[in-house]
Amino acid sequence: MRRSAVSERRFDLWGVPFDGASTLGWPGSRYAPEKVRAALRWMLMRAQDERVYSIDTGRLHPFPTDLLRIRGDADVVAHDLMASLQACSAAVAASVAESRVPIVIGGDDSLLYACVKGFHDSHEGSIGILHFDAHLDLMDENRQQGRFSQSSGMRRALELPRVSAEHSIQVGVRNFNFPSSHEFIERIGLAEMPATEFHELGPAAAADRILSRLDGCDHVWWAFDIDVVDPSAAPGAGAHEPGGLTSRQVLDCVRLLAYRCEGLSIVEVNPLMDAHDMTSILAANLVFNFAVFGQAPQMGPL
Ligand SMILES: [Mn+2]
Repeated sequence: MRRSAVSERRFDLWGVPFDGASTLGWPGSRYAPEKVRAALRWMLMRAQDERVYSIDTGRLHPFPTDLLRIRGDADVVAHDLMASLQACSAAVAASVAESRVPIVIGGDDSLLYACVKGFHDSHEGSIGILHFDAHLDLMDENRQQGRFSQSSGMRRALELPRVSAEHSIQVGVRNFNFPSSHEFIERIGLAEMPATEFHELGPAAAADRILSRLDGCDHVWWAFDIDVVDPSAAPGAGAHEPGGLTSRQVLDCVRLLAYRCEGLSIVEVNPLMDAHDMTSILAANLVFNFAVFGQAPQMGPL
């Protein structure tokens, strides 16, 4: 196949500085887009002659000048939850309309639904959700949080008509949650890969199981809550759940899974809770890896 005929993807990075739905967790993720972009600028310096050297793979990888376009912030309306979700969906849709892969830095986890909604409405066919999170986000609604919150994003996304529960999986979830969420998971046929199982499998075998789950669906959105990472490696989050994944494990997952995903959101990065920007720096690394290793999907996992 001629190189020009090979599908090569280009990426857009959007910030969505909105944390108005942080009704339970610590607010502050509105400050993440600026911090993550600052951390990313350090990494972008390392591209030379449209290539970058991956020490992890031991190879040079293409890094064309337009590989990762920094788009700025979506048009959030701080006092208006639904308008802000709509602005996030519109940002995702704008990138898909230009045949670019959207990457979103939130913002709180209510944006899970907004991202998948924009993605769903921009694509035909079935949509799978690869959901990395400490939490299930399957709350239906309640008086405190309403219907669209940082606890209900996955529930709302699964209600979209072409989102396929049988091609979706929650990875890194852990500890305790509501019995009603267990019943919902059983009823809808959602798959779980708890952090305990991930640690037993390791990243390579975990990625294999994840890919087999996604097999057969037309498009995949990767919804990544930074709290999937252990608080020791990502203290700047909206909530802390001990026993999470390591930064190495999630970086390996990005290298192994990026080619299968056509969008990525990273939410709940919280600079107000962070230590020396380490969580923002991790998020920037996830974005950079996603663009480098997701740019040539026909090559498969690297
Ligand atoms: Mn979470």
